[in-house]
Amino acid sequence: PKAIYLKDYQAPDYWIDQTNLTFDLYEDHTMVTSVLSIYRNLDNKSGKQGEDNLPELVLVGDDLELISVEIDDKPFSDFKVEGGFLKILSLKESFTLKTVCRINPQENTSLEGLYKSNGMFCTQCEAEGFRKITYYLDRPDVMSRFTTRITADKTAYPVLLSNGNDIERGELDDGRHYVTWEDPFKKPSYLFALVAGDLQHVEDHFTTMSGREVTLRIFTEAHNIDQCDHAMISLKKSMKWDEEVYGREYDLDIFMIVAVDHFNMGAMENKGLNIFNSACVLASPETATDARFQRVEAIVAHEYFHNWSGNRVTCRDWFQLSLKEGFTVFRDSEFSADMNSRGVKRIEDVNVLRTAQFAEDAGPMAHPIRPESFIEISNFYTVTIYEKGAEVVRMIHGILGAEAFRKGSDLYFERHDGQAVTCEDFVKAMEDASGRDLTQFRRWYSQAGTPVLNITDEYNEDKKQYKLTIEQSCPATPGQKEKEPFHIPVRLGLLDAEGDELVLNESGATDQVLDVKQEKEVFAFDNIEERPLPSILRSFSAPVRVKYDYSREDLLFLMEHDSDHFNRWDAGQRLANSVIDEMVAAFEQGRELSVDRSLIEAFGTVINDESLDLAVKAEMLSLPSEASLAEQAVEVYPQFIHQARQQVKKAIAEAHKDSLEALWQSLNVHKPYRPEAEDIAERTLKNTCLSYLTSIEDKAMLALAEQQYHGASNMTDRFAALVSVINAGNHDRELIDEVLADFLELYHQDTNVMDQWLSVQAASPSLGTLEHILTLMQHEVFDETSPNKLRSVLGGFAGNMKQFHRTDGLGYEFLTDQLLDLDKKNPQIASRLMTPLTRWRKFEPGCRERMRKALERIKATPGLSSDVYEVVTKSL
Ligand code: HT7
Ligand code: ZN
Repeated sequence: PKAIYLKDYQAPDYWIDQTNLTFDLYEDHTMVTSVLSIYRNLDNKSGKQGEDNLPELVLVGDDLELISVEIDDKPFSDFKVEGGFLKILSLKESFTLKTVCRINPQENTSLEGLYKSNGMFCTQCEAEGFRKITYYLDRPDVMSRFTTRITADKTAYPVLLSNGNDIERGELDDGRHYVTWEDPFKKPSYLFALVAGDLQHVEDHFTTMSGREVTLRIFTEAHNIDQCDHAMISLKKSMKWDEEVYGREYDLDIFMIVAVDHFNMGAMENKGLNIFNSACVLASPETATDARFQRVEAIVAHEYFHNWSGNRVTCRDWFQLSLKEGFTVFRDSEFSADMNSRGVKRIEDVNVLRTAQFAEDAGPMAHPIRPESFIEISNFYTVTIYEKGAEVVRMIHGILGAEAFRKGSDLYFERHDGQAVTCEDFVKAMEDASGRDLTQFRRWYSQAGTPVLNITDEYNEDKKQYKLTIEQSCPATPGQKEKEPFHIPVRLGLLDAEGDELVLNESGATDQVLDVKQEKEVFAFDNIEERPLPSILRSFSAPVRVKYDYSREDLLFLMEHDSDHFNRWDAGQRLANSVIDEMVAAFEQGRELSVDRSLIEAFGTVINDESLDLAVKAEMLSLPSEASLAEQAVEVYPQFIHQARQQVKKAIAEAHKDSLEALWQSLNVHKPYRPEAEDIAERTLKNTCLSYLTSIEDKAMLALAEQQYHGASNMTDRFAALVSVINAGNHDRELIDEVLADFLELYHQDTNVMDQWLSVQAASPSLGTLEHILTLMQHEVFDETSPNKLRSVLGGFAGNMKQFHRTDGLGYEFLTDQLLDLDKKNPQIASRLMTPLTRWRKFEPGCRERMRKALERIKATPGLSSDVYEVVTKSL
């Protein structure tokens, strides 16, 4: 496999004006007939010249059986099929190319291109899946008008869908039928979609801001039809929000969503026909937790928002992926903040960023949000492109202000509607609309790594002046040793000894954004009567690490007084982090250390603070996850991290048992389920209390979980109780087995609920042993062709600090065996599940060596996919 480079980008030699496809679907094969109206790109003078002085037309195809080629309706033979390319010589300036290919969707286990999931046909073409369907210019800058005719057996596949509007349908011989779809908008091949199956749908309507009526349909298999309401409500909310906040209106007469069980990612924004992983669209109170309800809302919104940020204005090449993904994640994150609790959403987003993205940015796969090269584009659908990309857009929003940002987005959509463009075009539109200079800011697009801010301060009593010195640096990342300084917006507040906010400038503001641009900068604040305590990087105004020497007293003070909810939460996290870190260091030296009382008391204050918003309280009571503790550690000792965190949790629970129990009782009221922010906050807090209480080895506390499990009227409470029983450990194994069996009995027919049943076991420190993982993989609810099942079991296990990192290395060996097997069937999933091993350099010497060996074994295996090859070679 070879790398391709952004610097080598060239426009194509030909364009495709019109794409007419016919799919004849059969049980053992599919015939794809493609008729393309092609014309020369006269702006492009480069390219290999053929006999008539016209460049060769090079179409790409993968795993296709080419049956015939015609040009302008005549059989044509002056072509070559070489290494995945169909090369056509002796051409005219414009012509019609007809190809017929035979493909085998039923044997397609990669879930790219056309494949079958539970008996239905469906497609996934982003990024480079269309080439598995037919020979094409499968690149996002080639935008074409598509019509698609599908023929299939009418009984097995009564529903035949593609992009755009359904313009013709009818009966054929032998019990077959056909439907023709026409998409009036030009689009790149990655947005093409086809679905054929025995599906039911729910229908609703939306009237757009200009008064057009749009039909909305969600398709699923019949047994899931009662789980579509939440997605439909979310879709209508998204359509309205995009009109109100961005002035963006939907453009076709119909918008369709289809739920499929076998899907490599969450969902796909194909024009007018979104295809969703069923886990990201189906939800009912009985089967879905609050987290799932919120995920469905966010992903429905994300895919819908792509209609403008991605489809109407798309990417010129895949190096620009963050242009659509970063912007769309920013849009969906703001939508979720508006629909639910803004404070909680910010904390959740930052948790993901700090845990997963910071780790990626510090590891062997680190890349800028606009990468300069890649071997396999599927490896670049990363937390960096998505989440860091969204943070970069958020910073632009912060620097410009909401009004100028909206002008910038209007200008961007107006200038580039119907085009395939670059990140530079986006930044330029923002600059032009606002008059702000983003020259230095552009470095966020080209430089990888998480910047570090080293902050010190001094107070001059005589001058009544407070000075903050900020030094920025950024660690080296692959291919980028030295970094230029970033433009970093740092939101700051200063607190006096009473916890009141100080005035920072003449305008009377108590909160100010410092535009940090130099390697070292000093910011002075006058008329400060006493030494203040800084509240730095409020609401996480930039994706950076802040190093400031807060004492534990400072953190306790911020936890209690900071008016910025994010920093109040963050102070608690820093405190817990430092306590756990100290314990890990002691364990490492063979010492025991008891839990610092100040942390226990601080958490007690939070538990008993009746003025705190319940959602914020639940977040403040959540200890940093093991993964985030590992990310922040200099060297990771997995067993000690697990042990220390458990000890801290138990100490807090024992010290505040009565308050936690009282709080749990007060919230354990039965009312009809609503996925609304206030109700979610109550359930989250109640279940946080239960999780603490069951960490105490006390039968009475376990009985509370058992009571909640059986009495629950919704999945959130039932599942939380199940998790609490399991995580309480093996001291009541009988109860664990009983509850797991009951859960299986109740929900075995719901594949998405079973994913959770599998993952909670795989991730459990006590239950998720290697032996148990093997049993789960033999279980009838497991399906080795389902990415969701693989993620639940293998992903759950690889996140299990205690069991995956067992000291004999068998956890790594097992994952390696599974990955090598999976790579032959579904390389995208194999490559993604390898991520935990790629972090080997951060681990203590024993783990490090064993993980490295596992990677060496993968690397030495012949016939690796380009996906796994790229990750393993970059990791070692
Ligand atoms: N734009 C979509 C990306 C996607 C994808 C990429 C690679 C392989 C499979 C995939 N399924 C969906 C999803 C999104 O960001 O909206
Ligand atoms: Zn997206």
